[in-house]
Amino acid sequence: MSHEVTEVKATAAESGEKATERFIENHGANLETPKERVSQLATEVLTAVHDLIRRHKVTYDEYQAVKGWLIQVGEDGEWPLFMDVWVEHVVEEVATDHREGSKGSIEGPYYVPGSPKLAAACTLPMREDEPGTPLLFQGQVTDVSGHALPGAKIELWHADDFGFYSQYAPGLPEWNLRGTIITDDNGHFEINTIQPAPYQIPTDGSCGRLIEAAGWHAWRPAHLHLKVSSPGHELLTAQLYFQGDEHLEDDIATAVKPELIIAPSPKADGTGNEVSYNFTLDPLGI
Ligand code: MBD
Ligand code: FE
Repeated sequence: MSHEVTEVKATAAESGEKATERFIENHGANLETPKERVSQLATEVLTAVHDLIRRHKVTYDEYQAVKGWLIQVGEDGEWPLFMDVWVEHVVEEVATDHREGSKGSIEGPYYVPGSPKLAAACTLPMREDEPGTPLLFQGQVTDVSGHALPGAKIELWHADDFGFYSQYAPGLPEWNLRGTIITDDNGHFEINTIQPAPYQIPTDGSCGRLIEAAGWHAWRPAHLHLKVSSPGHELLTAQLYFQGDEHLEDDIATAVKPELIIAPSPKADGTGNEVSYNFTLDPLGI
């Protein structure tokens, strides 16, 4: 019995369509942005494109090829993927540059709100014979003065041992490897999960076509996604990566920071790996 049989790789169009639907559900209300700002930003984007066309003498064939590609990105539902892989990291950088607490990283396209609530010491929802190296992930959530934050919420989601995310690849239980953990009276958590595999973004859609046409690769290093929150504190959206991963230096999404690399070590009882990592949350709005 192999999971490779039931766990078919999602097509770009399948996972793209889900990511697009989910995005519209979560961010349906459009932001009211002042006209002056819309005009300034839109003008600067367009001017940058015009300048590039002049500098590189972009041809009509190239213009039509890009136009066709942009149309196809939408048809594949790959705008969430495109934006989060190639743009979000700079938005995250700007949004968090004042922080004193833990470093964060991009959310990416595969977050799902409302995952099952779990106690501080828990096992993430997973299949009975979930493949992969078991990982005990423990630590504490504190504020920037080092005070424990009991009852803090840690939303954790990650890919399985084949690099697939539940709700975006067929054949996986709805909440597989997704959970919302509440820290104990000392702000501690102790989560049993498995180590995810490196993740290759879909290669059969428009983003894949760009990657191939440009001679890039489609890999992200293996990663855990987290949202850590506590009333009165800034939401921390982060990812954790694994020391030794071959894609730490060339993440297609440019979302690795040295502070986010963990180095699990084998547990004494031989049942997998363990690692400690603490989160420090900035106070809200100063
Ligand atoms: C991912 O799993 C991810 O985290 C990002 C940022 C983009 C594509 C897939
Ligand atoms: Fe991811």
